[in-house]
Amino acid sequence: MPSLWKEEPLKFESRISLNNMRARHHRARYQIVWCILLLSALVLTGGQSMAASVRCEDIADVSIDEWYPDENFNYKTRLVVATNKNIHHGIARALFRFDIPSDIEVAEIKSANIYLSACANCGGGNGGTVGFFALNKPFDEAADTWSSLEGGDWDDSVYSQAILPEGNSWNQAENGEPPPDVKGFDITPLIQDNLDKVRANGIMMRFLDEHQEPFTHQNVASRESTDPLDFSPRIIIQQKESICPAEVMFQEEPKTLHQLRRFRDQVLEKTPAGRTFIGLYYGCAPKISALLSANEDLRLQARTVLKRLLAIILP
Ligand SMILES: [Ca+2]
Repeated sequence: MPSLWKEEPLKFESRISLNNMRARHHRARYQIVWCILLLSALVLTGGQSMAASVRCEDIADVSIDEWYPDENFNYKTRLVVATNKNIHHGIARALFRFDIPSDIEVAEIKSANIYLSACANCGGGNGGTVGFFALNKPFDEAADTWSSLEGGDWDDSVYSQAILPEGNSWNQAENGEPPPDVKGFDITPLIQDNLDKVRANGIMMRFLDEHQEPFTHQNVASRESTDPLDFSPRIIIQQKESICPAEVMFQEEPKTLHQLRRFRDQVLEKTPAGRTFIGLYYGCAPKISALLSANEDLRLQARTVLKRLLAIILP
């Protein structure tokens, strides 16, 4: 019985044509995806740079004193650092731990400062040069003492130093918040070189010379202080500015950058949907920039696609 339907093999040219069609379809889909992603981030961030500052709260702090080796000082509203040639203290060291977000990476960090206030109602001290070190082990502010920590275990490989001022009125708070002219202590080297330990275990502040003469000590407010003239310790990390994808791709083509900004300002900004679009894609820009910076082929391809698209949408 003759077959009612006979499958004809495709001729060579037809197969080529089919393959070309599939390839074109694939390319078109690829281009659409890129157009959406890139154009979005471009027009939204074109010409803008973004820098973020992250405030990391003090989540534990306590000081330890070798003359009171078994006393836990967490009930104090102050943290004391002291040298051992002292009429009131043995060597005293202050420990802090801060809530540093897990998604902050070293490569993104531009600078970091620790902000401390003098303890306004605890008599102050003569201050001096202290170092900030990463701790090798975590601590328990509610239980640890000089003895339990054996004086503390810190990483000497990198530290940041600062001069704690004398007296009890420096960085005096206004209603428990830092004053407008607050001064931070730069701990960028410590944070950049030892971020994991600082995040996991915390920081030790101690006098760099703990045997200096004449003796010295100083107090800073602990997080337990409710004195409105004190504020709680904190770290502020400044992140690097991220270059927007448009600048990555068209840094040598100011005319194209201008076209993109014009589209953003004259088209997208004019409608609620466009503004929503801007909001949605704002966060994508740093990741797209990183991707484009790392891959030259991708950068060239994306540039070509976008220029074609711009030719269509812009008069
Ligand atoms: Ca505490």
